[in-house]
Amino acid sequence: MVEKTLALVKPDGVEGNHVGEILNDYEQAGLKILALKMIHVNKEFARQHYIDLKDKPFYQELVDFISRSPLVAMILEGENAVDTVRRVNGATDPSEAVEGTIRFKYGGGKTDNTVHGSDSVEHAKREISMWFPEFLDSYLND
Ligand code: IDP
Ligand code: MG
Repeated sequence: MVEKTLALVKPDGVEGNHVGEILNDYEQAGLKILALKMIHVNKEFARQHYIDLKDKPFYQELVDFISRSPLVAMILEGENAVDTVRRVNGATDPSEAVEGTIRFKYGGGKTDNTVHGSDSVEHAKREISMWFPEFLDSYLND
């Protein structure tokens, strides 16, 4: 299935100058970049993005991290894009990530793990509409 998903190069990835390498990793995996922007989100937006984790002990730390400096948000499209991005990203904890994955190469720790990828097609739709409200299939050309 051709799917769309949302990926983020989180603040640590931008601060470490890894944006170009990470975009290359996604393109080399066969994914198409459909939309791309750099954005410095505020804490309220960060809380909404991670609302499913609101009861976790690390929620506040995560919100502070994701809003600390600019990040790069993108819509990626391809066969099984949701799973492909998560495979290229690697395990949530960089110390458990497979060699060659983005989190293996650049991840600092469990919080600053460099990238985000939606975890399902349903969540991808929600996240794309949050991060790219201007991206509407109904009025954009293919
Ligand atoms: P995922 O990003 O691999 O889908 P999730 O469980 O959805 O992982 O967690 C979202 C984000 O929250 C992670 O990418 C990471 O930045 C942060 N996070 C997850 N687990 C922990 C933890 O145990 N301590 C600190 N931060 C965490
Ligand atoms: Mg997740």
